[in-house]
Amino acid sequence: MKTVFMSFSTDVIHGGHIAIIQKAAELGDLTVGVVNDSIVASYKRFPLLSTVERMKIFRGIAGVKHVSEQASISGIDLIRELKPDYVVHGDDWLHDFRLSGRQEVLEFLSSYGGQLVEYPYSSNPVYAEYEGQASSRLSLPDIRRGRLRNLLSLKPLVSAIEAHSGLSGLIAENTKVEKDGISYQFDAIWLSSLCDSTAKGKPDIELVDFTSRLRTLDDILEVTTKPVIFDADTGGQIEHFTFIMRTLERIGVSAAIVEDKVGLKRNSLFGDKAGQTQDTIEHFCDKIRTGKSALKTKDIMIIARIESLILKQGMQDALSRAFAYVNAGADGIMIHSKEKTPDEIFEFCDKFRSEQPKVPLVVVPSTYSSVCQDELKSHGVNIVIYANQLTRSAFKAMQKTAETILSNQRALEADADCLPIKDIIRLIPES
Ligand code: SPV
Ligand code: MG
Repeated sequence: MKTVFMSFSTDVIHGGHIAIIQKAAELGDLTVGVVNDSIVASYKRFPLLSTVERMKIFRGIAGVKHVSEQASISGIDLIRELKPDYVVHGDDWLHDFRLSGRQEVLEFLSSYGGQLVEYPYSSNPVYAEYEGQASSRLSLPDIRRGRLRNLLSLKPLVSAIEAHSGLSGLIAENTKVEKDGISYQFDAIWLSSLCDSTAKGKPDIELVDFTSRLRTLDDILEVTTKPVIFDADTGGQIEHFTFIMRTLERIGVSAAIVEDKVGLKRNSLFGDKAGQTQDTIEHFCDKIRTGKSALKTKDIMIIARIESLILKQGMQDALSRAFAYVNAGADGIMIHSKEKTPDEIFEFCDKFRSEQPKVPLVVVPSTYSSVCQDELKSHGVNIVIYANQLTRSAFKAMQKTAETILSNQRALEADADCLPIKDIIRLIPES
């Protein structure tokens, strides 16, 4: 009996999949590789069903003899192990970043005389509709809320980019880069107080009130499915923080980051010159405890943000606060710095990790932007937030366009920097 291998990353199984499984099973004993959640989430939407659930479903399909968990996009890990006579695949991987994975499979097959069988990928619009329906479920509050925790359990490092409007939310949701056989996308969205305030022409001093922040949040939630991390500034009075957390939880936010400052909050990137006051450890722990006790689910996280390095209070102060905040129930720690190099961040992370191996660590490399994700990962960082880059780049581009129009007294010269009119009117689908 010949052996056959196919892999699946889908959680929406339809007639097209069954048809190809039947064809594959005619070639011999069929093993299905089920791409695990962590790999699927790296290049597609987040799976609605876990790896284990998807494996159970494939085990129940007629013609499938064996099911294995797959830890690569192409299936090369299982193909190397099984050395099947045939690998069956849809021909869609010929036209995207998976082409190099296909090449790797072909080379390995030729080393022992295995064969690749490709069937035309089904473009049935009904199947595309099923996928659209599944995808839109990801935006529902109960389904979205726990996804940050979920991602943290699947990946060592989660990346988030800021959004401050529906449009920037769409960029955070949809931007993908395919390079060297890998597809990259952001995992989460950061609702920055700096960028939300800037978009409204206001300073970042908690002047844009929670009701207005919620308006922005809702615009973003409406057009995205990725988990949202909300910048809750100081969280306000403890009594107010309770309500803020309940509202964020109800609408599907995955985490709130609350900073240990009191009084008039200024943006951290002003450093210690702006006359900002750090909260006492006792009072801030009380805020964390009260916020946590207001929550109804275990999905949403309260992440404590430490301003000691910004306010030049020293490493020991930052660490003592971190351990105290974790003991008070914080689900994660964000350590902030406005140094040009990541040295103090690395020192903090290494020291924190030696006592707290699991508690998620968050960093915001705005001033020390040369640091790479892999370096952060090696120091135990779990979430990296690109906190303001979309706002900064959009502002620069808009300013340039305004100046170009003024200096030419017409719009023609600005056209080269603008999205074509035909594209802008189709950018957002009407339904
Ligand atoms: C924000 O993006 O609003 C932040 C990060 O709080 S920072 O601006 O660096 O303080
Ligand atoms: Mg902020």
